[in-house]
Amino acid sequence: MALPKIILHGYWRSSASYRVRIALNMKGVAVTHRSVNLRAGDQKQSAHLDLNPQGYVPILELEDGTCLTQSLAVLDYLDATYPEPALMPRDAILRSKILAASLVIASDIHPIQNLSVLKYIRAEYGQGDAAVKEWVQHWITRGFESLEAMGNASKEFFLTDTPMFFECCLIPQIYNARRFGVDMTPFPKLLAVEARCQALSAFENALPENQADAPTADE
Ligand SMILES: N[C@@H](CCC(=O)N[C@@H](CS)C(=O)NCC(=O)O)C(=O)O
Repeated sequence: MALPKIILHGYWRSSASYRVRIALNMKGVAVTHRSVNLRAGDQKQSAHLDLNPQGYVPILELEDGTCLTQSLAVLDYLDATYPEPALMPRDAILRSKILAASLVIASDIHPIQNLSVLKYIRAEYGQGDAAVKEWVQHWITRGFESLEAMGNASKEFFLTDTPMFFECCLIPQIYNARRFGVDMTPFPKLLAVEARCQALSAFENALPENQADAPTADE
């Protein structure tokens, strides 16, 4: 069987790639997954930089070779191109609130815990594992405190009764939080949204450990 012509250049543990995997699964869009090994530095190779001069994943490469970057812009493209199920509501105020919550993650939390930022802190400021871990925990916790207050307690998911754009961002960020040992007990609303999302196959199939490039138990 021929492989799908749309290619997602990503990495199993990249949370920005994870956002796009969830959205693709929700929309039922089949893609070929091409792994960019961030630990090995594949993102710095010229072949990758030709596709994304920022040297990041994800990249969604369309059938005609057009490369879309920045996960939130890719989610926006997917929602415009494959309207069902919608990732954004029509209501302009709700839409703005969903985008604001998504940006708490994508603009305020995630960039300061990115691999290249953590490497820089280690190399330029001589910080070790404990300090780096504390840094990441601090900024995730600060961001989650805001988000916990921004959710709507009467809704099944964060601000809506179906998972949308924000949930594509939240679930990968919670995955990262656990990876860095963040205490999640102060965030019951976020945990309830997570539990509802994880019951859905679109989210389960996007889990890092369910990706072909995830290391096996003995690696
Ligand atoms: N704002 C970008 C962030 C992309 C990003 O930070 N990707 C990370 C993986 S989650 C990456 O490629 N890191 C490689 C590096 O830091 O060298 C997006 O949302 O797509």
